[in-house]
Amino acid sequence: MERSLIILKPDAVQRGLVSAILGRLEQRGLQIVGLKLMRVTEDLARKHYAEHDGKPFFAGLIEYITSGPVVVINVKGKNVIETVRTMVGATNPVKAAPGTIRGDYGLEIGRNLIHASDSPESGERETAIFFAANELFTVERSVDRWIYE
Ligand code: D4T
Repeated sequence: MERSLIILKPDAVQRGLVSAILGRLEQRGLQIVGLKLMRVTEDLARKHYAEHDGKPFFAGLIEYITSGPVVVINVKGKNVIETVRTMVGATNPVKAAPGTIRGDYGLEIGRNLIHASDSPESGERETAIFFAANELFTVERSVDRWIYE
């Protein structure tokens, strides 16, 4: 079982795209086990994007992610990392395929709407940064047998 930490960034919230994006995740059959609206502090942003510290776009990235409320989502299940990354599309929306979230709703890399963990390890690491243990749920889904073979 993998976990993906998904962030609907401030532009997604401001543009009223939360329900459309959440709907895509739900309709795909993914199980949402954590969900909240929050403001990312500068400390949290620096921790989350630590691998980009020092790069030319780092300051803009921190300013962007802290600029307004975000929706954070935790999804748990088989192969969720690859599944969600494929739904999200390429980092630069210009290169993101139509049908992906960035390819359908975005135009610029600095306003690419959504983050999703890129490996099972970062899924675990990022989940621990954004969610307390009591904010994550374990719920049996009877529908799973109609989604997974
Ligand atoms: P995130 O982490 O936001 O889901 O995006 P990706 O996983 O798809 O891409 P990333 O980690 O390589 O980049 C993080 C974040 O930085 C912004 N960015 C990136 C930017 O503004 N300019 C750039 O040149 C790059 C490479 C966009 C996403």
